[in-house]
Parts: sequence; structure tokens; C-alpha cells
Amino acid sequence: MRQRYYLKCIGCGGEYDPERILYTCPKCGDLLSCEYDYSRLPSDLRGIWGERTLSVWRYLEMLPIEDRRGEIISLGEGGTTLNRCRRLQKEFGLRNIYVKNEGENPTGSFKDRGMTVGVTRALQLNMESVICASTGNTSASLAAYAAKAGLTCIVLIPSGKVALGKLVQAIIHGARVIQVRGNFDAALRIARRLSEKHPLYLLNSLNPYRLEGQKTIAYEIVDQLGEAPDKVIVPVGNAGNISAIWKGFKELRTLGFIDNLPEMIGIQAEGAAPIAQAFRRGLDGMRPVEDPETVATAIRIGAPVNWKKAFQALKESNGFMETVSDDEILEAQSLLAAKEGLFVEPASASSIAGLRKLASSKSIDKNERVVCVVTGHGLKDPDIVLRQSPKMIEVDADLESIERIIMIG
Ligand code: AN7
Repeated sequence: MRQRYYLKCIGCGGEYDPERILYTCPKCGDLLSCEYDYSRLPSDLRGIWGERTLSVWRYLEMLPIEDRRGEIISLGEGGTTLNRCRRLQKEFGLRNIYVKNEGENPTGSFKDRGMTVGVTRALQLNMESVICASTGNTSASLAAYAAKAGLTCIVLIPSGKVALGKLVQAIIHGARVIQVRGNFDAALRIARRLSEKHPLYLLNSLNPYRLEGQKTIAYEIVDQLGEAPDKVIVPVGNAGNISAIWKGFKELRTLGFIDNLPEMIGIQAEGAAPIAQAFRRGLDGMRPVEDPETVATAIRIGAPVNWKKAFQALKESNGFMETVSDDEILEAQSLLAAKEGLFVEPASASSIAGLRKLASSKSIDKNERVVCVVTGHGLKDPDIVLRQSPKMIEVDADLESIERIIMIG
């Protein structure tokens, strides 16, 4: 009998035992996806899930982990708020806008959804060390989950290009932080090589187990809305998340939880937009951007490893890509904070900047139900806010001078 889940190559269709440590297809080198034998699911999935709180592990039966000995490494990930954004709607002339705030996760980004699964997997494989390359959030998240699991954590980061808050997280959780003179793409190439040569479990989004955790964003959105939205807007870097979310929606349709699927819309920063450029060319292949640059350092990625999965998501969902400038990203960040009380990091604000652009070009109908995924907390990158804001007022400690300032406004 087939196992409950197995690994499948998205290229040649080869199927593999999930107990093997594989990141790509051993036959053709393409990406792997985790698939399930639906005939082995309990019949009352809806009832079982309904009794658990909203979180990644609510969906255990559709995750590639057996919780045999209560060994799941969890910090309480998922269960993030889906905010209805009425003031933003008004600003953009739209009527049905929601923001899924992934900054509420334990280390402040959506990466935690993947790491709870990926690090539990590392433990069950008896690995002692984990490794990733990162623009910041992956390293912060992996460092925290590795700490909880008692694993050694090695992170490779592009030198000088990781936001302060993320760097501090990796350090305090005890990761071995190695700054690489080069960009994220170069760091990831080395991390992959290291994981092939040494017993280091790779937890970048090539790892299909990690993506399984991230697909729960889609599961939660459906639980929170009662159905799938019309469009989902996601910031895109390495393109793992947009692929994972799309997989989640497709599975929910197969399970009979939803009838319709959303269009997936990916947003990239203008200076780091290889997938958006490929989309304009008709998805004829991916040409890497040699020197990606953007204020949104989280998505400063020129050679996204999951591009094939992202292409599939765009094609199958009838979705599309859009780019936004650094100025548009920073404006959207301020706007979301000022209008909705949500403080997100620049990469996350790219989905809001994308929403604004698509609303003004009428690519979104005003009645459509749109969910923007904001991926990381604003406190991750405090410098960028201070750099933008006017100098703060300082006065003597007396009533009149403060009154004067308040009255002037
Ligand atoms: C806030 O931490 O790649 O398209 O190494 O931190 O799945 O790569 C971060 C990515 C969006 C893009 N928003 O997600 C890393 C890293 C935030 C992010 C993305 C990232 P993917």
C-alpha cells in the first residue's frame, strides 16, 4: 500500500519514498512536491479540523509529519488575523479587501509555518544540524526553531543586506551566522552544495516539507472567509510561498472544501523581478537578474529556485505578475500603518503597493474579494522607517512650549 504521503517530481513525475532526504529529483533534477493519498484521509476531516484552533497544525492530516511521540517542534505558528481593511478599501476605491497578517507569527514572518514542519522533519530524520541561506526571515525563523529542537543552526546571509531585526534574531537564538560577500543567490548555491557534501539538513524553500507548512496560509484563508477569495496577492522572492499557497487552494478543492480557486497575483520589486519579466515574455523560461536591488531586502533575489512552481501557479490560476518601485513600496508601507494599524516590512508592503497599482489600472474590479498576504512584521527593519521620517521634535520640559506645538498641529 502506498504511504500516506510521498514525494513527486514536478518535471518527470517520478515518485519517491518520503523517508529519503531529497531536495530535488534524483533522476531529472527538477523540483519535488509532497503529495497525499487522499483515500487514506479520515472521512470527517472537516469535523476533526473544526475542533482544533486555527493554526498550522489544525491541518495535521494534510501535512507530511506523523506525530507519533508528540515530537512536533512548535512555537504557536499560524492562526494569523485576516483583517478586513475598510479604510484602505476607501483609499483605493475597492470594496472587499483583506490583509492576512503573517507578522503575527512567533518570529514575525510566514517562514515559521514552514519551519515548524521542516525542523520537526529534521529531528525525525535524526539530523543534528540545519542550514539555510537567507535574506533574513528564513534565518531568524530557522534559528528559533533549531534552538527549540536543540539543533545546530548555520545561516548564510548576504553581507550588509539583512535588516537589523532579523540579524539580531538569528544571533540571539544562537545560530552560527556567516556573512557571505555576495548576494542571496550566491549564498543559496553554497548552502545547497554544503547540504550535499555534509550532514546538514537544508531548510530553504527547495525543501518540499517546508512548503507544506506554508500552504496552510490558503487553508486558513478559506477557514476565515468560508470560501476562496477571487484574488490573492503575494510578494515574491524565491517564489516558494506563492507556489505553496496555490497548492493549498488546489488541495482544498480536491477535498471538496471549496468550488472556486482564486487567481494568484505575484508582486516583485522592479529591481528584482525575474519572474515578472518572464511573465511579460509569456513565461518562456526564467532569466536570472544578475544584480538584484531593492529597498525590500527580503525579496532581493535574482534567481528564484521555485520559478517552475510559480509559473505553474500563474498558469493554472489564470494569475499574473506585477512590479512595484521602491517608492511605491515605502508609500504602501506608510499607508497600511497609518490607515489600518498594520506595520509590515517593505517586502510585505509590496503586496499592498501591487494592490494599489492594480486598482488604479482597473485590473481589479471593485467588488472582487481580494486577500493581500503581508509576510513579515515591520519591526524587522526599523532603520528603513527612521530613514524616511522627518526629524523628531525635541522641547524643554514645560507645558507652554508643548502646548504651542500641539496647537499648531
Ligand atoms: C517578508 O528569508 O527568501 O517568494 O531568505 O522574508 O517564498 O521567497 C525571504 C522571503 C516575502 C518572499 N516576504 O517569499 C529569506 C527569504 C518576506 C520574506 C518573501 C520573503 P518567497
